[in-house]
Amino acid sequence: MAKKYYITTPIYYPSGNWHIGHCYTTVICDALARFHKMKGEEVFFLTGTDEHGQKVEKEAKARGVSPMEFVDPLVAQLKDMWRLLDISYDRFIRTTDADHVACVQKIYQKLYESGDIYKSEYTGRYCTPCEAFWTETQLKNGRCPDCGREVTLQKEESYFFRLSKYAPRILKLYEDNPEFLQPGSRINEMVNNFLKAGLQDLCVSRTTVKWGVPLPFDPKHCAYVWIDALSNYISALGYATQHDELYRKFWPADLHMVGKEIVRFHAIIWPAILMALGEPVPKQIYGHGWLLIDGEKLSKSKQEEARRQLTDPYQLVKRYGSDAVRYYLLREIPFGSDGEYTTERFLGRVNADLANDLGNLVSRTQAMIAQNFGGKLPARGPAEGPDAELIAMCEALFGKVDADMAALNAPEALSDIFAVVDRANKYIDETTPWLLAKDPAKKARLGAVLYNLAETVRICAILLKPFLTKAAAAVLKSFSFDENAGFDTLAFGKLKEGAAVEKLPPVFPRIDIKKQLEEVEKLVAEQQNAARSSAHPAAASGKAPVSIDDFSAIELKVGEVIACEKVAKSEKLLHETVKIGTEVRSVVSGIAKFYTPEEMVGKKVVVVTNLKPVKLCGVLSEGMILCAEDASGNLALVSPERDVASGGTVR
Ligand code: ME8
Repeated sequence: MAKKYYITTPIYYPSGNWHIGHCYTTVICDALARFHKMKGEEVFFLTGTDEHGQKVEKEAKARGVSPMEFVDPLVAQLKDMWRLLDISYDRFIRTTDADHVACVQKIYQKLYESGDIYKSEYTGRYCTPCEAFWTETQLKNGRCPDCGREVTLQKEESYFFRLSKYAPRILKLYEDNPEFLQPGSRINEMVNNFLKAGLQDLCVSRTTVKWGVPLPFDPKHCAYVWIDALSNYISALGYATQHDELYRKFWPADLHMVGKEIVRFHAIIWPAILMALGEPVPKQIYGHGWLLIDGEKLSKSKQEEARRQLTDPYQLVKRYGSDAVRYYLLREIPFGSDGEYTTERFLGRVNADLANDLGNLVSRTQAMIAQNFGGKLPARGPAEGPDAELIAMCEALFGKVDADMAALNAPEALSDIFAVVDRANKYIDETTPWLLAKDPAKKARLGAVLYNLAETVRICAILLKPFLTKAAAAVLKSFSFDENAGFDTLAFGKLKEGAAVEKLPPVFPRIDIKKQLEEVEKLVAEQQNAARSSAHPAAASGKAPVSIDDFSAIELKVGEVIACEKVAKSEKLLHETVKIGTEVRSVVSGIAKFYTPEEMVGKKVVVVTNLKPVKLCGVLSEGMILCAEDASGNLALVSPERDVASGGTVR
C-alpha cells in the first residue's frame, strides 16, 4: 500500500492585501506535496480560508455588504493567486463551507457533553486584528504582544474550554516527541512563555460576534474563530461524519506548516482539543520564519502601498514568472529563520541560479546537440575522465534531496541540485566539446559528452519539478522525456539514443536588474505622488499642466453598482456598493438630486479607485464615481460608451 502524506497550510484570512510573505507557507507546502507525490505516496494537501470573526464582520459592515459578499471576491482572489503560483492543493476549504460548519458544531457538542466546555463569564482584553484573547500580564505596554495594536476590554457570558487540564499532557507530548514541534527552539518558546506558568482555561465562544458558527447547545453564542479555524484540518477529511474515509486514511496529519506567530495556537490549543476529543495529535508542526522588509514582518497593517507594489505576488509573477517567485522563496530564506526580502536580492538570485547556471547548461547542451547531431540525442559512450564523477553525483542526488526534504529543508535540497548543475557546467569546461567538434575523429566522444550532459539535465529537471513547476516540465519535454515522470526514472542512462532534442528559447531570460530596479523605483515614486496628492486635495485640483506621469497616478476603473441607498441625514448623498472586478467597495456620492437609488443599481460607472478612503456623514467612501457637470450644476454619470466588464481600466 502506498505511503500516505497529509500536509496542510494555515487557512488564510481574507485580507486581500496579499504579499509575497503570504505565499511562503503555501509554496513550501506545495513543493513538499509535489515531492511526496513524485515519490509515489498518496498525498492530501489542504489549504483554504479562515472567514469568520469580528474582523470580517466589521469590514463588511463598513462597506455596507454582507460578510459573505465581502469574503467571496477575496477568496476568489486568493484562489487566483494559488493558480498563478501553480499550487496543487487537493482541497481548498472555506470555514463557511457547510460541511465544515457542521463539523465545528459536532466538535463543540462533543466537548460540551464530555464537560471539557463549560459556561462562565469572560473579562479580559481582545485584539481584534489578531482575533486573540490576552490576560493583563500578557499585554506589552497595555497593547497586543503580537502586533502592538490596541486591545479592547471585553466582558461577556462565555463558554470556556478546560485548556488548563491539558497542560501536563502537552508538556509530556513535547518531551516524548521532540519531533512534534520544529524547529526545536519553538518548543522552548512554548514551554517558557506559556506552559511553565500553567495554562488558563480558554474562552471559546462570543455573543457579541454574529459572523461565526452558532453553538448547537446555545445558538446565541458563536464559536471562537481559532477553534473554528483549527478544526478545518479534520473537517476537511469528513471527521465525525458518515463519510470519514479520508479522515481514517489521512489523520493524523504528517505536517501542519505554519508561520511562527501562530505556533501557539497549533502546538498548545490544537493538541489539547484533539486530546479532549480522544483523537490522535498531528505528527508534526513546523513554525517557519518570516519574510522581512527592512527588518519588519511584511504585514497587511504595516504595509504602505509603495512597498506593497514591490512585494505583490501578482506583480512579481506577471513580471518574472511563477517559477522565479517559487525558486526565490524556496531557495533564499534559511528555513526556520527569518529572511530579508529585497527586489535586488530576488532578481540577483533568479539571474545567478536560473538564468546563468541552469539556463546556460540547458541551452548550451541543446545548442550543441542541434549543431553536431541534427537535434537527435547521440549515443552514450564509455565513461572517460570526469564522466564518472558527474554520473556518481547524479546518482547520489536523489538520496541527498530526499534527506533534505525529510528535514523540510528546501533551500538545502535546491543547493544540492544546483551543485550538480554547477558540476555539469564545469564538466563542459573540462571536456571542451567545442574543440571535440572540430575533430571528426572525436565525434563519438563528443556524442558521449553531450549524452552525459543531457542526462544530467534530465535528472536535475525531474528533481526540480516540485520546485520549478513550469520550467522543469518544459525542459523534460524538450528532451522528448515524459514531463510527468516520477522519481522512479532517476537512474542515469534513461534517455534514448536518437531521441529528438528541441532547442528551447532561454528558459529563464537574463533580467536587466538595473533597468528593473529603475522601473520599480518609478512605480514607488508614482505611488508616493498619488498618496501625497490625495492627502492634499487642493494640490491635486490645481489647473497647472500635469505630466502624463501625474495623470497615470490616478487610478480609474469601471465599476458596477450592485446596491444603493440614501445616506440618512443627507439630501445630497447616495451610498453605493460598487463591484470593481473581484473587489467590492463602499462609495458615497453627491448625486441624490439626480439619481434615485433604484436607478443606480446595475449602472456601469467610472470610479477613482486610489483616493484615500474618507467618511461622509459617517459612511465610508473608498473611491469617487465620476460625473459630468453642466453650467447649471446638473450631474450626469460618466459611463463607458460600450459595455466593459467591471474592473476594466479607464485611461
Ligand atoms: O494566521 N512571512 O492567517 P494569515 C512569512 N487565519 N509568512 C507570512 C508572512 C510573512 N511576512 N505574513 C504572513 C492566519 N505569513 C490564520 C491561520 S490556521 C488554523 C489559521 C503567513 O492569513 C503566516 O505566518 O494571517 C501564516 O502561515 C499564513 O501566512 C497565513 O496567515
